[in-house]
This record gives sequence, C-alpha cells and structure tokens, in this order.
Amino acid sequence: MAQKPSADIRLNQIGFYPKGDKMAVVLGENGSAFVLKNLSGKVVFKGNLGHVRTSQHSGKISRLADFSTFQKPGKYVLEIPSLGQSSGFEIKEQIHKEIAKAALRGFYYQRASTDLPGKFAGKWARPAGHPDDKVRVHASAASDQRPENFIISSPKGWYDAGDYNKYIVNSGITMGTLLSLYEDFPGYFETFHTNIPESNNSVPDLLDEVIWNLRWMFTMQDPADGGVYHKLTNPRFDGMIMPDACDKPRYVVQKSTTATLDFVAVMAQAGRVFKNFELELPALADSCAVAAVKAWEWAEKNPRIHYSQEEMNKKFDPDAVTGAYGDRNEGDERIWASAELYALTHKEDYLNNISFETEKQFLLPSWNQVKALGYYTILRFNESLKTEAKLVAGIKQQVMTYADELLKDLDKQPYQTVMGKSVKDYAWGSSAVAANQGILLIQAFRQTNDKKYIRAALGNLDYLLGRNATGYSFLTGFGSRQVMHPHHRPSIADGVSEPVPGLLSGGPNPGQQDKCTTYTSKFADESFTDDACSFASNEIAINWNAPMVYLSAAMEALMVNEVKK
Ligand code: 9MR
Repeated sequence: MAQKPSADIRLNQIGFYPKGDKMAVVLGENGSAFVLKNLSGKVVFKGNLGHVRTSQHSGKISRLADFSTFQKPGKYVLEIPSLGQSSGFEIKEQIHKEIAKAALRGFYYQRASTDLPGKFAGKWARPAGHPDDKVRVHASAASDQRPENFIISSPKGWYDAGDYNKYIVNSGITMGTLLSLYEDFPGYFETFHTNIPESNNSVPDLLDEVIWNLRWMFTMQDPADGGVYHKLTNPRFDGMIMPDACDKPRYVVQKSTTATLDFVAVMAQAGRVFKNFELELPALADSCAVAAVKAWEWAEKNPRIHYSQEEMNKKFDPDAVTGAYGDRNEGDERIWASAELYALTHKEDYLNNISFETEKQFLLPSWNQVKALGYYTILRFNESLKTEAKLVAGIKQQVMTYADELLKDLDKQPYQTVMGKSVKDYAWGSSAVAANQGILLIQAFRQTNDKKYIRAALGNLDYLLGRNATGYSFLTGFGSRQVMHPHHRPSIADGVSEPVPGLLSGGPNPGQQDKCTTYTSKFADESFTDDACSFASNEIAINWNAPMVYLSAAMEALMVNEVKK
C-alpha cells in the first residue's frame, strides 16, 4: 500500500458492497490486465480491462476494470503493472454508512443561531452566529402591520451554502428531499444516529435536523396574510469570516409565489411526517398543516408574484445582491404544493385546475424545478390515496421513461455512469445532478423492483466519491483525493486545516462564472478547481447535500434489504 496512488485509476475511494458492482476506470491505454492485491501484497483477483471508450467531453480514452465478481470483504488496491496502484479501498457491508452520517451531520454544521460545542462538532466547534432575533422588514416587504424596518424574530435554520443567508426557495427542495428520504425508508432511520444535541430524544436524528430548519421556516410566514418572505439576508454577502464575527443588519424581503408554494409543500409534508410523533412533538404536525393551508390561500390570491432582485432593487433600498433564487415560472412549485396538500388531507380539490404536465418532459429536481417532488409523493402514496388512475399512470410513465433513457448506452460512457451522459449534467451544482439522478433511479426501482436501477444509482454514488473525470471525492472529509478548499466561509475562516466535513462540493461546471484562475481544464467533466475562490465549482450548498444524504442513506437501506436477495 506504500506506493503513491496513480491519478489515472479512478474509483470510489471509500469502497464497495460485497454483493454490489465494483469498478475502476483506467485512463489512457495502459496495459490490458489488472489485479487486486490485499494488504500483504498477495494477488487475490485477476481481470482484464474492458473495451476502449472515448469521452464525449474531453476525447480522452479510458477502460473499465470490473471486479464485481470478487466479493470477499477486506482492504485492497487495484494494480496495473505498467501504471501503478489505485488508492486503497475496502469491500464491506455498510460501506457508505459513514458517508450518509457525515452528509447528514453536514447540516448540523450549517446551523445558524447556535453554538456548535466540541462534543458534537469536534475540532470544528464554533460560537453561535447570526442570532436573527432582530431581523428588519425590508421596504419591499412592508405591510400595514409590519412597516419598513419593523423587527421580527427569525432565528435558527441552516445557512444556505458557503454564504450565511437563508433562502426559502432553496430550503424548500432541501427539506422536501430529506423528508422524502424519511418517508421512503422510515425503518432505516430508527437506529441512524449522528451525534447531534438531539440524538438522545426519541425522534430520529434525520427529523431532528429537519426540525431545526422547520422552526425557522415558520417564522418566514407573515401571520397577517399567510404569504412567505422570499429570503432572510444581508444586503451584501458577509466577508470570509466566522459566523460570530458577522454583524451586518439582516432583512426579510418581499413575499413571492415560488417561496410561498415551496413553503406549502414542505409544511404539508412535515404535517404528514410529524403526525406520527404527536407524543414527542405535541401540536407540531397541526401547526405545519395550518401554516400550509394558510400559505396556499395566499398563493391562490397571489398566483404570479415573482421575485426579481433587479426590479426590487430599482424600487427599494437597501439593494440586496445576495443569492436571488429568482424564478419566472411557478407552475412546478404549484404542482409540488398541491400534491403535498392532497397527500396530507386526501382532498382532491387541491388537484383541481392543476396541470401535472405529464405530457411534457420529466425534469430532475433542482431549486427552480420541483415538480418531480410532487410526482414522487403521488407515487409514494398511490395505494392509500386512490388517485385517479390516469394521473398516476402518466406520472409513472414520466419517471420510468426518464430512468430508462438514463440507462441507455451506459457501456459507452467513459466512466460507466449515468452522470455525464449529457453535457447539460455539468451545470452549477453538478454533484446534485448526479445525486438527483440517483434518487430518480431509486424511485424507478421502487416502481419495478428491477435492480438495474439501483445498480445505476450506485454508479452515481461511485461518481461522487471518485469515479469521475476530476479524480476527486466530492464529499469533504472522505476519500484519498479530498476536496480541501471549498468555497465555505467557516472552512476558510476557522483556522482548522481540514474543511468542515460532510459537505458536498458543487462539482464540475464549465460556466466557470467565478473566473478563478486555477482551473486546469475547460472540458465540461473536468471543469473543477479545488480552490476557495471557486463558488461556481467548489461551493457547498444544502440543496446539494440533501440528495447526497438521500442517495448514500438509501443505498445503505436498500443494500440491507434488497440487493442481497
Ligand atoms: O445553485 C444556484 C445556481 O443554480 C445558480 O446558477 C447560481 C447563480 O444564481 O446560484 C446558485 O445558488 C447560490 C445562491 O444564489 C447563494 N448561495 C450559494 C448558492 C450556491 O452557489
């Protein structure tokens, strides 16, 4: 194991399930055979490299080393005589459990308005920042009851990303993804502990973490009319400083229809989930349901109030130049909100006059496109809801067509992954594209019980942990080639050499909007730089971490129950 690993051998740097697929990608035309060696250097498996593949993004040549048939637990390296060795990896049950835990703990590190003591945060302990107990109502949000500069209290929540602002739209998809994970695999979370302050209560840690942000979300609803402020923000981004060093005034800005509908969906879903915790969390579920309905009514009266930061800044002061999460189409948010309210109340009225767009193309979830979250919910509760068969069939067809499309021509892909087939996959936050494709494939598995979908989802987890064109494992704290310099204020300012762990780097993004000078490639799949300047390829964000938690935890839950059969 003493050799320096070859950068041309790319694999999941953590390892593999004994019964799962196991692959490495070898770049260039190096030899034709490979071996696996154990810790004492003994050859335990021999194999041949597969056919030559050419990347559609870079033109680079690669071949696959497939050792799936080798199932013996242990620690190994892969060696190609003419090239060298891979980094060490492990074959064992529950290989991604620590990944899933760390990715969920990533949210703990993003908590606003609280100190993170060493007991839970280790060397990344820090004092509380952003109490958010005296937040100003921005001129754009002024109302009779809450005039400009009126003070409200809006503490807790998670910091959005590398910055310290809190945005309802991005919280929406994040919460929906985490709550869906719980609803898809409730049993798995009974014993899934992440060492957070609430770990000793009788609520699953996943839900405890969700509650931290839920409590904040409640405060973003105007009690007078039910509408929801688009975001809570500084006018300008804080400097690269720790949370407790920040002292700029914070504002809630105008209400928007997209934020309000995302809020509806989250509150309705939370109302459903917390109904099972009435004893532990008295009245929480009902409060969620009431908040959801009230917000829905606001959105009915205000169907198209879009957030345009430019327009707002023309009319009101101070200008806000932080994340906009502006979106000119609220149709998908309406689909999601109506589906969640319907699943909560079983009242079909919520589906009236909503086009579920089943004749259109399926679109993967992202902060500005959430209809899939509504689809997943309709499918999840198909049996108890007794939804109109035509709608269910339309949704199912959308999901399955997309999943099958992803699976096509996998054997031609340079990394044998669904991720990266299309150059469009390498958008800002491409890591979340990979993770959300994984979730979609898991939904396809749930519809069909066909394991080919789980195998492809696992391939995308391999992508995120190293089997990709950058050679990095994108989850901080994990892998032999780790992301060390994410665009993340605490990681930059805390004086600890390792970044805060369990955070998913955005990943390759050929847009290179940050104009960092340290990119070494323009190819879409390589357009990544492990540099704190790179907010376009190396930031972290809650809406990217959530699908990472989903994919890694779901794999664990599925491997225990499904793949071994
Ligand atoms: O994830 C967002 C991406 O889709 C947008 O293209 C980009 C520019 O508007 O913004 C990203 O979101 C950022 C947000 O605006 C502010 N916090 C950090 C987010 C991740 O970079």
